[in-house]
Parts: sequence; C-alpha cells; structure tokens
Amino acid sequence: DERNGTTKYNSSKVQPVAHPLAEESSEIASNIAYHAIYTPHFSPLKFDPEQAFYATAESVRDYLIQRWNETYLHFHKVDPKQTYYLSMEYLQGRALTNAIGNLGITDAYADALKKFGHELEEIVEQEKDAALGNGGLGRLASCFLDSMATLNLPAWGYGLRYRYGLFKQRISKEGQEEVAEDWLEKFSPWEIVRHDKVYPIRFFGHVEVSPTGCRNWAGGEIIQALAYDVPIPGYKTKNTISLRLWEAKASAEDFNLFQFNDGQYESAGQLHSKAQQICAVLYPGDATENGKILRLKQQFFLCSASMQDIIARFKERRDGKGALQWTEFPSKVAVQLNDTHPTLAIPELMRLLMDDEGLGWDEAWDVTTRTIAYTNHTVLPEALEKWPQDIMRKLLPRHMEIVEEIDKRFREMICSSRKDMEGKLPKIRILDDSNPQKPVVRMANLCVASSHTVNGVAQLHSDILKSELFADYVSIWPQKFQNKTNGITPRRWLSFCSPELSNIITKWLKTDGWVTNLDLLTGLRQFAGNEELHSEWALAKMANKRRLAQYVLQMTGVTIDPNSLFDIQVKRIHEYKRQLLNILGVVYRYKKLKEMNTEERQKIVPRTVMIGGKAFATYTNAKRIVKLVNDVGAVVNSDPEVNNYLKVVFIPNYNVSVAEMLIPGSELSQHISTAGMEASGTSNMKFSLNGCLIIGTLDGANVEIREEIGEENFFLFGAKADEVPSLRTERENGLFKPDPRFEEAKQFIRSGAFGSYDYNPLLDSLEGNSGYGRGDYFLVGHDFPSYIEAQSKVDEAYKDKKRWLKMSILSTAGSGKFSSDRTISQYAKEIWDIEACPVP
Ligand code: B1H
Repeated sequence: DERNGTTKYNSSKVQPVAHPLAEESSEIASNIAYHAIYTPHFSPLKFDPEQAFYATAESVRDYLIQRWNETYLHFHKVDPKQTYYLSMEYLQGRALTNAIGNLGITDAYADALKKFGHELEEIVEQEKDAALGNGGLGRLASCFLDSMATLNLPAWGYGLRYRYGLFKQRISKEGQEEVAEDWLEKFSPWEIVRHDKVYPIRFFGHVEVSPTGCRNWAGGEIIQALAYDVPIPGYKTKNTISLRLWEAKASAEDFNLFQFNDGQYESAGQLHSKAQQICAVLYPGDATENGKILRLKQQFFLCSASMQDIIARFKERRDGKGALQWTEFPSKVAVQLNDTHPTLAIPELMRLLMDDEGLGWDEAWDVTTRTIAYTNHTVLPEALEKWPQDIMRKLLPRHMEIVEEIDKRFREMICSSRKDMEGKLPKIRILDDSNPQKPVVRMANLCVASSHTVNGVAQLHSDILKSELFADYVSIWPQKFQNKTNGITPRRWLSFCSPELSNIITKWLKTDGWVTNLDLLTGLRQFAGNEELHSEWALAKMANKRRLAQYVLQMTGVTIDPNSLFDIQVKRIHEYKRQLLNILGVVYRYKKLKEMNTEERQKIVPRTVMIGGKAFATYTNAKRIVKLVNDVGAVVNSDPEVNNYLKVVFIPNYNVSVAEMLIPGSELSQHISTAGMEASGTSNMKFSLNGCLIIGTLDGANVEIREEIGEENFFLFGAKADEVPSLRTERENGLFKPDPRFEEAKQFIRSGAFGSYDYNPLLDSLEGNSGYGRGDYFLVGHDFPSYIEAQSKVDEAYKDKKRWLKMSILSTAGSGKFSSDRTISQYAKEIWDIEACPVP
C-alpha cells in the first residue's frame, strides 16, 4: 500500500482482507480496512470518523447483500404467496446500528473500530437519516419492514427514492426555516442499484381503440423507473428483505444531441429534467396546478413501476411450471396500500391485466379485488385525497376510463341489488360530480370499493371508520372492515436506543426473548415494587437523561437539570395535536411560579418541558406555534426567579435519530390530541415502552395503551371522542364558558410577556363560535382545565419517587401489545394470508 503511514488504518497494522462474512473483530477490522482501500469514496490521506463510517458501512453491506441474495433465491425456489407494501413514505432513519444489531455483530464491530482508534458510538453519528417520509405513517412503514424481515415473511416494500427527503428544520428569530435535506450528498452506502430492473412509465398520451375493440394507452411521454434496493435485515435470522425504491430516469435516446450541439441545452435534455422532477422531493406542496400534477405523477410512478415489477416476478416464478393462470395471481400476491397515496395501483393493475395480458373486465376485476387491501390512516377531511378529474384524464387517460367504469358498475350494483342505498349514492360513489366546476375522484372511496379488506390503525379509529367515514360501506360489505392496531419495532425503539434499560430487562426476565416476543415484558410486573430493580431502573433512566441533557446543551445552548422532570412532546406540529394546549399550560405554570414567593416555589417539582416537531412549510398556524414555543423558552429560561423550576426547550429538527436520543431520556410524554382526531399515534408506544408515563386524551392508541398498562398509570384528561360533536355545537351556539385559568394564560401571551411578535391571530383561533380553525375547533379551551389538573397529578406522583418508578416499570411491562411484530403477524394472517418462509 503506497499510502503514507499517517492513515489510521495503516498505522493500526490491520491487513486489508476482502472477507465479507467474518464474525471475529480482527477479521472485521481487516474487511473495514479493505473497503477503505478498495471501495474508496475519499482520497486516501485520512481515516477520520466520516471515512471510517463509509468503510464500516461497506463492510456491513457485504453481509446484507449475501443474505439478501440468499433470501431472494429462497423465495424464488419456494414460491410462497408474497406481500408487497406500497407506500409513498418510509422514515428509515439511520441504518448502521440497526443492521449490526439485527445481525448480532455489534460488539465485534465496536472492537474492530477500536483497532483504528474509533468508538462505534462516534462512527454511527456520521450517518445521515434517510427521511423519506413525513411522520408516523412513514415511520410505521419502516417498523413494518423490520418486523416482516424478523418474522421471515415473504414481504417487500416499494417506495420512491426522493432526491431530497423531508426538509431540515432550522430555528431562527423568525421561527422555522426549511432547508433541503441532502441525504444523498455523499451517497448512501445502503442502496444497491439494479440496472436490470427498469420499467417504462407513461404519462399523458391518449387511448387507442383497435378494430376488435381492444383499448390501448399510447403516446405521451415515457420515463424510466430504475430500481434501488435497500436490504432490510431481520433480527437474528438470515432473512433479509428488500425495500425497493424507484428512481426516475430518461433514456439516452431522449437526449437530443442535435439540439444540444446547436446550443439549445435546455430543450435538448427536456425529458431528463422532467424525470428529475419526479423524484426530486418528498410531497411537494400541492397548492398550485403544477404541484398537483407532479404529486399525481409521483403516485403513479410508484404504482406503475411496482405493479409491473410484481407482475414480472409472478411470471418469473411461474416460468417452467405450465401455462400462466391469472386466477392464481391473488394466491401468490398481496398488495397493501399505505393510505390512499398509492391508490393508482388499482386502475394500473386493471390496465395491465386487460390491455397487456388480455383479460376481460370481470376476470381482471376479480384478480384485482382479491389482491388489493387498503389501510386508512386518518379521518381528517383535508387529508382525504380527491383528485380533479380533468387532471387525471389528462395525465392518465386510460386510468380515468377505468375509474369511470368502476364507478359506473358500482352505481349499477347499488341500483340493482341495494335499492335502499340509492339515496346515498352521491356520497358513496367514486366520482364526485356534485360541483360541476370541479368534478373529482374520491380516492378513499375507490380504495374501499376495490379492496378485499379495509383497516384502521387503532381500535377507536377503526370503530370511527365503521360508524362514520365508511358507515355506508359497512352496510354493503360488512366483512371488509378490520382493525390492525399499529405497533413499533422493539429492536430500534428499545434494544438499540436504550441498551442500559434493555440489559436490566434481560437480567430481570432472565432472557432476551422479549426482543422478539414483547409480551414477555409482562414478567416485569411482579418486580414493579422491587427496590433493587428500582435503583437499577433509576440509574438507567438517569444515564439516558444525562445523555439527553448533553444533547440539548449542544443543540440549543440551554442547560437543563437531569434531576428535573423531563416532559416531552415531539411530533409533527398540527393544531389537532394541540402543542398549543401544551404551551398554554406552560405559560400558566410560569405565571403561577412568578406569583409565588421563594418558599412556595421550593415545593414545586422542577420541570423541563421539551417540544419538537416540524411544521408543514405553508401551515401558518403551525409555524406560529413553533415560534411561540421558542419565544416562551427564551423568556422562561433566562428568568432567574423561576428557571430552577421550569425550563422550556424547543428541540430543533426532530427526526428519527433525535427520537432515539429523546425517548429513552423521557419521563412524561404528551399525547394530547382532540379525541377522535389522532388515528393511532405511534410515538406514544415508543415512550411507554421506554418506561415513560403518558399524559393524554382518550384518542387513537392511547386508549389501548391505557388499557394495557392500567388506568392508574396513565394521566387522563379531556373530552371523549363521542362528546366532541356536541361540544362543538355547544360552542357554535355561544354556550361555552371558558375557565378563568385559560383566559389568564391567553391574556398573558397577548400582553406581550413573550416578546413583540403578534400572537393575536394564533390565539384568536381559540376564540369565537364556529368554523374550522376558528371557534376553537380543536377544543383547547374545553380541555384546558382538566389538562392543568392532570398536570398537577403528574407533579404529585413525581414527588413520590417509589410510586413513579413503579408506574414507569409498569408502563414498560404493559407495552408488549405494541410490538409491530404483533401487528404484522395479524396482517399476515388476517389480511394477506401469507406464511413465514425462513431461509435455512
Ligand atoms: C397519518 C397521514 C398522512 N395519517 C397525508 N395520515 C400525507 C396524510 O403527505 N401526505 O399527504 C402524509 C401523511 N399520516 C398518521 O399515520 C396518523 O396521523 C397517526 O395517528 C398514525 O399513527 C400514523 C400511522 O398509522
């Protein structure tokens, strides 16, 4: 090696060896050194943490590729029924800790890196988060992949390879600023480009009819979808499945050399730049006409590439096994739609079956409806997708025809066999022509009509779907509707993010079997009052709190006391999630502290309130909330009278990695949405699993968490879902009498106590009588008094250390149900009808 002796992998005297599957730390070190030299991404002078990360990742990748190949070949040989999870979002976060943890080689890698003078903890920090998602829906998809692999299920994910993921959040004097997140700046070591997996995706064009009446989509523009596979290793199994992300490309033939040579650079590469736009960013704003077309293009791009790939694989696996039987397709393929975003998979499958494979409508419809299942993730009206028919007809003329036919046949079915429902047709049909200026396609209706199963994501949410949003369909297809309460992977969200607590759990349960069988955590209940466990538990929590305090100091410059109660609310900023209720409570607490004398203050439980989350770039009130939290923090934290008793910190740029740091250090977390509005929530499960207590409403999965851990271990407040409509009506009728404490908190902000920014428009949304976003639609005023009282109960409980520790242990002990392994097993059995296919 010609490199000079200053490089660390040289001076370490480790011999570079291309030996991918060693498990001894010395062999691993050799393999890392090998990659530093032969898979180089940097000039060879340094082996700093960044270079070390890439060489380490390349080395881990060798394991993954080996297993991925074996898994693929095994599935190909056994040919089991396989599930394909279609999602516009995956929030993968970092992969290194997870990969070596699932492979069971963490210690060996830590030792290997020591030979180069590096600490594993420092190296993993080098990795950028893959943030190809917005929030819970995207993170759920990633947890599901981990469980599918761990359960050895023949199941895959399909998504898009966005060039820029979710924006990076910066906090300035103005509040939130969005910066493009360049997760591919250096490149991602985890993806494998599949140059042989390329499919043409058509846009625009027209429908041709042949003399025999066959319809065919032609013309328009064609963009290529190229596959990038991200291997997803299961925990303690060889099975390694795939997250296949599509990238858009134009082909060389589409590059007009003549124009280019003529100096017309832009028009020469027109299709290339159009292709680039498709995967440029996650969820571009859809306020403008162009934005809308682009979002619809993205959705179709995912659906068409994935369905073509699924059909190709179906054919590949039937090869040499006799004639193709399309009726067999649903016994080999299950497709799960992660919300309505991939709805176009339905008309695309119909099109491919009819126009390319020659099936008739009835046969194609039968295959499609036995293949597709749909998960609903929200009842918020603004999130229910409706696509203008004119846009769809222009971009996807053949699909619009198919959707019209599905709508027509649905109406005919109702008129012929469900006369009683005829009056409901305008509401339940797929096309909505009620506004002749702007007819739309209702994607949720299309999904319900075309899926064999429709599920909600927590019991309460599924009940609401059946009694409200989809009530009419329940009377038509009662057997379609199911619940699948969400879950989280215990690997990332306990084992790997809090090794301290994990070791204690393993010690007391005398097994680490809980990592794949989370119900075993109930075994902790018998020790919930054990003093020895208490002191170990408290030590682990304290270590995690110190690590978090260190992080907060680094990121915000604010010093927080690890002996104070760590109270956290982290999630996307949305009015229904009610960060405003949280901060109004903080403002009220601050005001009361100011009014106390020193002696009174000394009885107060010191608290550190942390709030984090991103606001959608054009969501004005959400951005005002971010600014308010920061402004309140600035005043409170620098107020010497009270800042020993209260600190308020806005955690910038909340993402998966930040969550892995925050959650283990939390003691109280807030899940305080207006009842009936949060479909499930999944961070509530992560906090609870980590022994953090919840203050929350009876909403989403909170209901089930409270059932599992016991109502005495949950700080409940607020209106119930079934009371919300009448409370809103009451409000509209001017009958709401606000609590004086609520008025006091708002007035304090209006008085300018937190600076000169005009918070009146934000606070005005909590006043008045009616209207969405006005008239306190989210019932902050109604729930404020019970919220304040629940917070007092929190303080009381925290004063009693033994009681708090017991509650904390019981939270972890009661969290077994919320493993995504349980959720995915239920999908596998009750929706997909697939079975494990472990690689021997
Ligand atoms: C959830 C979304 C969502 N529900 C539209 N719906 C989007 C809707 O980019 N878009 O257009 C993106 C996301 N996300 C969340 O799903 C629910 O709010 C949570 O309660 C739930 O836990 C999560 C997973 O089921």
